[in-house]
Amino acid sequence: MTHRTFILFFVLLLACLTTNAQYQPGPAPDGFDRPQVGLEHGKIDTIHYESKTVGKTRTALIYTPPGYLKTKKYPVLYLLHGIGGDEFEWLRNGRPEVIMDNLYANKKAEPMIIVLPNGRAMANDRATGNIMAPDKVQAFAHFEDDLIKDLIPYVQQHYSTYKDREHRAIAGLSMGGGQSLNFGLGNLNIFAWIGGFSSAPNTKQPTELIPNPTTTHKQLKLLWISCGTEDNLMPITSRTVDYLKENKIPHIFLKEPGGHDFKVWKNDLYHFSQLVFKDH
Ligand code: FER
Repeated sequence: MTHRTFILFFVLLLACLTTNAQYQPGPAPDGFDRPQVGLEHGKIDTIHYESKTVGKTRTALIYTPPGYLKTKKYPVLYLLHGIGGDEFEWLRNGRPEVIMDNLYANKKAEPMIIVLPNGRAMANDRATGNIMAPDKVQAFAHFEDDLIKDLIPYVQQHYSTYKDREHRAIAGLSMGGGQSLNFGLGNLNIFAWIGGFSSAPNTKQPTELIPNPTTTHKQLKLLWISCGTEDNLMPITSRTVDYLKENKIPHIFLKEPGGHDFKVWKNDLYHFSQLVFKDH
């Protein structure tokens, strides 16, 4: 290799790496969230787990990918709902099973188990009455214990999963986005892949969220932050992203057209699910 070719090669390599670091996902292709005929489907189970945290049996939904085999091991994504939702919210409005079936038909995502929990950890976890009541909002924070001490162990006992941090992801929308950032960044020994979609005011202040940027940097596999440009909650996301930039913590920030709605969150899931559990 001549000196000039070497330099050219080096510059190209650098350009390639820089492009990767600035990876900016665009809108999902038409039909990504429409059921297609003639492809394999994943399966949705309803599970009931004993929650020592809440003192009750609680319900969650589990999507296993097409061709799920008990003889194989799978990574797990915990996907969380918003303040007006429950364990059915993603399924009703986000159709994650359709998005994932379509991605798998095109071999675009790692086969994974997706858990749809109820993130309001209290005896009555329905989204009824005043959903902004302090005890209900507090229950979203209390879910950290329910998730880590009760739900994750249940999932690992009853499904064929990997059990290390690098095979565990957490993401969610709005209140669930705040939960994902708080619980994920607060428990990097448990989660390596973290996504906050249109995160709500329950998101911790940046210095509390990431008190030690160097440690966080080392442990993170992916930190995804996204928000619609028309969303009133954008300041929460901007506050987090400013801190990430100041402290040079690698992340993907997607500012996308749209408001506080499922058009945005479906697009987020479409991208996030393709990024997790892969080497970049
Ligand atoms: C708030 C505004 C929005 C708030 C929560 C939300 C707890 C959550 C919105 C959602 O989950 O969609 O002030 O305070």
